[in-house]
Amino acid sequence: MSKLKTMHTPIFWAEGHPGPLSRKGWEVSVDGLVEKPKAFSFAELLALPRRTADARLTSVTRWSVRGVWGGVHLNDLFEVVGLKAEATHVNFYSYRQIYTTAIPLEVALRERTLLAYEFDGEPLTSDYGGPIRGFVPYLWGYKSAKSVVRVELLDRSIPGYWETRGYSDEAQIEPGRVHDVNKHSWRQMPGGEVREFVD
Ligand SMILES: Nc1nc2c(c(=O)[nH]1)N[C@H]1C(S)=C(S)[C@@H](COP(=O)(O)O)O[C@H]1N2
Ligand SMILES: [Mo]
Repeated sequence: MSKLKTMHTPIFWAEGHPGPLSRKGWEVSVDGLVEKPKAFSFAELLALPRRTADARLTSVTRWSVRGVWGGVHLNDLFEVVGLKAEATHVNFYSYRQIYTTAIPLEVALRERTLLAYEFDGEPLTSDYGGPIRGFVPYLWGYKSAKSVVRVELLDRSIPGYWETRGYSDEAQIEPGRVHDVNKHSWRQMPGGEVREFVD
């Protein structure tokens, strides 16, 4: 069983669980305001530098899980396709393209934002957004789109699945009590990216 599952990390698929998804044949298209749109195969993604972020996924529904997420930095994809000067936002599309969510380019380029394919060294299962997902520890978890198939560069934000249903586009993490999935206990967490780790 995966570590995320062993810890009983919640599994959110608002659009319905996609069933098993595999790295084989998986592609992530990077398009929109780019010079040379490209569909990256999983092998091409694995060939890019592997980046890690020891960080938390924190849900607006008040739980937070910490681990070492592994994957690729979006800038390594953007260097291949070349961003147009007008690009200001990055829109992520999940498998079947029902779930989307957009973040500012500036947040996409931050150190701990990843397209993640691992958690604590294990490949992400489809339950948790495998084969590859957005991971944006700076904002509420709904900005971390699971099972990403498309990354679109835009010159504005557009409301995604939860944003059209009332969640804020800014998605700033607010202070408050949060269930710490790692510790199986409730903790007070500060606002902004949750950098308070526990043993
Ligand atoms: N495709 C898709 N991505 C999604 C969601 C979803 O329902 N569908 N839920 C989001 C929300 S609200 C959170 S908190 C995290 C939860 O990630 P997990 O299900 O892997 O724990 O995924 C985000 N990405
Ligand atoms: Mo969430």
